[in-house]
Amino acid sequence: MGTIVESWTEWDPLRHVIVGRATDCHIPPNEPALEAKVPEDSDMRGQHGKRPQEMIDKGNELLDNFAAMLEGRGIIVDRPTPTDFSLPVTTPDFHTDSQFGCMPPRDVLLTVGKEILEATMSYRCRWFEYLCYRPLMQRYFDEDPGFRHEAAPKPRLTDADYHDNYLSEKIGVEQRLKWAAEKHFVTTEEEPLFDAADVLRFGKDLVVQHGFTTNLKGIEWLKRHFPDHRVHTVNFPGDPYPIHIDATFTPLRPGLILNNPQRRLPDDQRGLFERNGWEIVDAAQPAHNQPPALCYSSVWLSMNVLALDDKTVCVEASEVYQADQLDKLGFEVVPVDLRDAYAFGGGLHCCTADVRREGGLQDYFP
Ligand code: ABU
Repeated sequence: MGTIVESWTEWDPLRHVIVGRATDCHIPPNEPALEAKVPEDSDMRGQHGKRPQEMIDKGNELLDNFAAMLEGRGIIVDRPTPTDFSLPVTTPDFHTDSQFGCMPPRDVLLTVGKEILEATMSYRCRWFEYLCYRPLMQRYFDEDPGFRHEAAPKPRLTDADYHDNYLSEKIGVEQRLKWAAEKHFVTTEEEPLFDAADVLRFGKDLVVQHGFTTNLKGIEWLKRHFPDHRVHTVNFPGDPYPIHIDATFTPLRPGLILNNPQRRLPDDQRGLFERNGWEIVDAAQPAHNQPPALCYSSVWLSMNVLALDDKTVCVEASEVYQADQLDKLGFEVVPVDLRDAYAFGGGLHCCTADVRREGGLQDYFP
């Protein structure tokens, strides 16, 4: 018995982490939240069913190699237990014909101190994804007397959760950017919704993206749930498909954040960082013009890096410009081959969830 779970930031020394799996991953049938996210020119449009087995095998090989590399550095790595993702999800409120997978864990699990909170999620196909992590949660509960296992209220995800005008094949990027500037996203304010990957942890402060996967009620729920934290709402009007903050705004160490140059934090939201002497620098350009095949995410997974501590950062091996920038900023860069696993839900930050980082609760914005 002892502390297993404790992590307050994105950059303290990593000691224990969960790495996702590509096993049995499906492209789910269309549903409102997914349709809004998939770019109009994407090869994902109109597809569904189990992903090709050779892509799953390659994805798993890369994720296994990443896990082994972390273990080689003395970091404990746990893995989720896949369920049968071909099964439908049926509740009294909705039905969808198949599920998604157990990638990426960062979307589902939010670790704040000694607590791991299961997010509400906003995709119907991801409603049961938390089950893949329950064997780990049960073990942490049994072995760590300080561990708090929490689950946010499961949302109903009726049609009232989604704005109708996002449910069209041809909206166009211009219209999407206009809506993003107006903070009109696909999810309504029917009930609290959030994905864990919309939250960044800066000790006493949590920075949360308002976008497709997290609504204002979800942020209000987080404020009430973490009364000892300051919860800040941010949004990035340059992003026509705003889901998850971790390819947009990436804290690397106290005082330094990478920001996606196409999704700059608006001036009127910079006060917290500027008053406290934090530098927000434009991330390097991605090395690729297109995401890999059958991938939901953008090319900006280039900046979806995983900090092992405040001097050491894992960067996807082909992202040479991002690696070079981090090298010049004084980091030891650890290249990790992961691009062929991007299609399963994201990059190096996405495909992990913190269990323990050294260091206690600090106030970085006094
Ligand atoms: N899960 C992060 C994806 C963000 C993006 O597509 O840019």
